[in-house]
Amino acid sequence: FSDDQVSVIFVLGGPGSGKGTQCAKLVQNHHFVHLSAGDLLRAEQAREGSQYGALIKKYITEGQIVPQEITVQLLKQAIESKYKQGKTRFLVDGFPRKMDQAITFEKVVAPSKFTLFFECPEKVMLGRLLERGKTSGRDDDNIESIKKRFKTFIDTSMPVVEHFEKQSKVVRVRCDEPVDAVYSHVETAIKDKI
Ligand code: UP5
Ligand code: MG
Repeated sequence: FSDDQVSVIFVLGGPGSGKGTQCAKLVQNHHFVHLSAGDLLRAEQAREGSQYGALIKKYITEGQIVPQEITVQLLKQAIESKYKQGKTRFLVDGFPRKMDQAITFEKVVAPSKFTLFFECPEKVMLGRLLERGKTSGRDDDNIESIKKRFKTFIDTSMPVVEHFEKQSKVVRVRCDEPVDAVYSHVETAIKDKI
């Protein structure tokens, strides 16, 4: 896809920073299609007959990044199928979280318009994830996995944010405030860009 066919916004931020929550609000108000890479991977893991189920579960529990071939393919298929239904505006949530994914996606799927980046203190994210872990059933909402997710985020995913920062394509929003307050910062930050 070229950037006049589709508009892709990457949504990044640490585990529990509120990417999914804020994307849901953007969908209500701006009719984006929300594609969470993590949700696509969890669905593929649960799909009967998937050859990648066990591998995805292992990576997610370890807080590691699933090999890019799998994730890029899932996102590409999802975008192609929504595009056929006439959708052109996408929020790609929780991706790219490793440099190789960023380069491959922009080459084989579409260039990104900008990256919406949620800044959040680790303490706040930890509190949210432990609370959610009481009911989420996610394999990675436990203290051991959460620590690994934080480390991967700093070591592997922050370089992606820095890469887009060099291209002046990052919009930063603080997210250690109530959901609606964060959302109003999001609206202000992106209103001239969408
Ligand atoms: N909450 C949200 N906002 C709040 C606020 N302002 N005030 C108070 N509470 C707030 O929110 C998390 C929790 O906090 C919720 O309970 C929410 O109500 C509350 P959420 O919106 O879900 O945050 P989000 O940033 O989406 O957190 P998530 O846990 O989804 O982040 P991760 O980035 O860790 O998870 P993701 O699903 O993206 O990835 C999971 C794993 O998949 C990765 O660790 C990795 O192993 C794998 N993965 C890949 O390998 N490749 C990829 O490309 C993507 C994922
Ligand atoms: Mg999420």
